Amino acid sequence: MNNGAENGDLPLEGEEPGRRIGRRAILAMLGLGAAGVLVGSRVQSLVDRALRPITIRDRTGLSSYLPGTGRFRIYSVVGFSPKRTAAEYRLRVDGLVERPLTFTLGQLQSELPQTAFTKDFQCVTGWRVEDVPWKGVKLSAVLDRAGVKAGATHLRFFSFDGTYTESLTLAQARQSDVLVAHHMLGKPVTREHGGPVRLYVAQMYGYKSLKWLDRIEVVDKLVPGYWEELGYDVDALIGRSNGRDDEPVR
Ligand SMILES: Nc1nc2c(c(=O)[nH]1)N[C@H]1C(S)=C(S)[C@@H](COP(=O)(O)O)O[C@H]1N2
Ligand SMILES: [Mo]
Repeated sequence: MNNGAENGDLPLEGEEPGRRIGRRAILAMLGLGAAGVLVGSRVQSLVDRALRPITIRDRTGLSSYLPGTGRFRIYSVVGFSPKRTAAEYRLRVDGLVERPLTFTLGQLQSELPQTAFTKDFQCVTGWRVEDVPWKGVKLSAVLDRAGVKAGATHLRFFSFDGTYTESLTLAQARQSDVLVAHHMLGKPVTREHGGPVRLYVAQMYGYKSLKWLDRIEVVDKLVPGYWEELGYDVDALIGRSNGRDDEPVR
């Protein structure tokens, strides 16, 4: 549960500024939202906005029975889910590395040790999904395979949506619960959730868990990610950033 702290005048995640939502979209939201069907980011953000005041004031826990709470919202800052098939998929690792690498999905699943665990997912706007099964490769294993050069300090992550980016320090990236995930919720990461491969950064707010992972660049300075440029904390520890006091993920 959150403490009711608002993010000041930060743009609300999932919202596309300046776009009006028509009556048809609202009607679609009511129907689709209730049925639990995945909907576009514009419509989804409206659901979030409608539910947010309820979630913040709720001390009974009853709001978790409303549609849209206790389960994932689908976010995409570009307003759609880009598509890359399992066969097409490649992960590039480059920058300050001994061996720039390109992994196919098959290589990620067979040539590196596999890690699985069950942990919560917490978005900075307040929703949390408990006990999500994750499976993939530790980011540290990927970095070791490429060989990080001396002098490197940070990573940049790029999405094949062409817009979204994220950042981590190397120390953060090497935590054993930071995953290059190819499975989530007991099945291959779906297109909407950022498949074939997304990031999962357990200790940090959801915006660190970049979807549609395309490329990891090893660099020697901090380059803030998409939401960080818009005011969210670069150091995004759950319960210790963004003015929030959510329970840390264990
Ligand atoms: N490429 C990309 N990755 C992204 C986002 C996004 O809009 N685009 N949103 C982030 C935010 S704010 C959250 S909370 C999670 C949501 O993951 P989900 O869409 O699987 O629920 O994805 C994160 N990764
Ligand atoms: Mo988020």
